[in-house]
Amino acid sequence: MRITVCLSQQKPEPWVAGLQAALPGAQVSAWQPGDPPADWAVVWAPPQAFIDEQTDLRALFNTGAGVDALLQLRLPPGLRVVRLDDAGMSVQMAEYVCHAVIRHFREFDGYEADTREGRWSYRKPRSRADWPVGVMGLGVLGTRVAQALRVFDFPVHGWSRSPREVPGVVCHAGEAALDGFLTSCRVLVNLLPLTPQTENILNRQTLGRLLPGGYLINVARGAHLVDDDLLALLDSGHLAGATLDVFRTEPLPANHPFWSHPRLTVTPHTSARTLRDESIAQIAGKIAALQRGEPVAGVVDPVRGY
Ligand code: NDP
Ligand code: OXD
Repeated sequence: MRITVCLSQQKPEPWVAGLQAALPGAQVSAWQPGDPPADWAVVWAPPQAFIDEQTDLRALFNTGAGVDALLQLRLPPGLRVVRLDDAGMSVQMAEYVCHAVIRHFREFDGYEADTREGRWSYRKPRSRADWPVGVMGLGVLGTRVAQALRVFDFPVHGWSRSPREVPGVVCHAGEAALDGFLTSCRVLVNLLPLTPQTENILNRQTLGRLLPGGYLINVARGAHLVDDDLLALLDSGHLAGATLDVFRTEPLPANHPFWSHPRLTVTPHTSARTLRDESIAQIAGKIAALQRGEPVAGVVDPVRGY
């Protein structure tokens, strides 16, 4: 059994070594053009030339949760694409989002500014009941985030394509329920996959439906957000601020207005990192399961696009 590794943003060697250790019977190597076709591929945003050479693949394993970059390639019809299924990402995402929500709600950013200037000042406590948080996407990551926010007693709403049940979370489903979901929330967390249906979903109209003084946390993909619409809503005062981890162009270009906007917090696509050891263990386990003819979690539906 041959496994090929093709990662556009990381060194393949540690992945090759890890997969080899987990599957000693396999021949694992970093892809070189012209290599013999492999049975299994482990990839992040590979070039089309890589895909075109893989004529015998049984599955393509993505080393991330989002498969938007992969689905833009011409893939052989019927090829099984498998995404990472948590693999240590959901707890990181819960930390990141709770930190951003609490920092904003408790005004820790304001306290930091005050203390930097030597000012001992109090702000009026806010009521959690006035700060309902909405989580767009109730999948692997969104569900964990919604549950984590409930620990801090925030009222939490969730929105998904099909109906979901998450204890303590008011769940809304489908396009018809989007407006009711948005108008119930002051803080909005985006954890949707990027698909033709969700591209540009964070725009003037949708963000404008949040309660006044709204706050956005985008941790999914930059192309979900219409950048100019966010800036306009910040300028009008309808939105109080945003925490952004993902951008249309990454790294965020040096001259982009998000860098210097006083009410934006920017991080470099780091809210939930791929953890190599956990991911290798998950992928190796799935290759072994598929070889035994067993089903695995995280198989992407090419029609839904996630
Ligand atoms: P899942 O596939 O597990 O969950 C996706 C959720 O979005 C599901 O609840 C799904 O609904 C919902 N959804 C999809 N399309 C629509 C739609 N058109 N309308 C309403 N709801 C919709 O994904 P994950 O939770 O694992 O990951 C989510 C995204 O997070 C990834 O695709 C990736 O882009 C991003 N990500 C970002 C990272 C970062 O570091 N910034 C790290 C990892 C992931 P349903 O339940 O009905 O299927
Ligand atoms: C992912 C990501 O999709 O890191 O896993 O963004």
